[in-house]
Amino acid sequence: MKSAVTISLVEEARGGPFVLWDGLESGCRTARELGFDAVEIFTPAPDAIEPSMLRRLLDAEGLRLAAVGTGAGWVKHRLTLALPDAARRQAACDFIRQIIDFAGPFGAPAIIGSMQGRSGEGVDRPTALGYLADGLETLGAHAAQHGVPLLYEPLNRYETDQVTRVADGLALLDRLSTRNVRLLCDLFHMNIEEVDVAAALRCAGDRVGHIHFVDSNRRAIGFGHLDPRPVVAALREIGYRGYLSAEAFPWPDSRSAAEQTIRAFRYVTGVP
Ligand code: LER
Ligand code: MN
Repeated sequence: MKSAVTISLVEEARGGPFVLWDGLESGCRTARELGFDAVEIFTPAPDAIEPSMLRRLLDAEGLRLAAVGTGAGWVKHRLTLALPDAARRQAACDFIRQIIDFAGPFGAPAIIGSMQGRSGEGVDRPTALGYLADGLETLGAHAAQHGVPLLYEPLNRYETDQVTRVADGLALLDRLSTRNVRLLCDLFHMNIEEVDVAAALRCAGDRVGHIHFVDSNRRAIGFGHLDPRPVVAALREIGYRGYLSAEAFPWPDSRSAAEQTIRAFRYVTGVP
């Protein structure tokens, strides 16, 4: 298992659960100083980061790109894959596809979290879920062209009514003809929704594609009441070799949250 830390470049998301907030250069420097393997980036737009600049930065700091979030499509443009208007759904799909094309050459998957949307006026629940499945089908197949999966993230009940639990996430993936969509399991959401976080991970097995490594209160691991040991044991059992990526509040500040994460990562995984 490998460590990663989130960098948010989306000003509108200030106050949100991302660890590093002071730009790419500063974020990559902090990640390297603390010994993280990779960074996960929350980008404001598919073209907000010059790829050659990011490549130089990652190479210089000896880091990988773990994943790229697409949620700015929602935060900045109010787009989701479940909107009743077909043109707006297509715009959401285009936004995500362009982020897949940005991240793919780095070997990094894109994340669909808040872009999954929810039911509402003009879209009942089965219809919203059908729209989401259509989006995952198209975008999962598109990501395969880069040799990377697409990550789909169940969220807690206060953020979506599409899929909140791993079991329902697996059922959704089973509806697709593409096998290229994997689950992003966020321990904060799971702590709210699952009966047993470790058991849910065991159930997901090789469909687990990424982990948001965060405590029960969305602070860095160790600052809440989640016991990460059974979680990591379950991940070992299923042969998970991906990232434990810190998507947590910068509490009490960014540096302390990052330091706490890497300390906990080393302690619980035994990875130096
Ligand atoms: C995104 O990874 C996430 O966990 C959502 O809660 C976004 O707000
Ligand atoms: Mn998350």
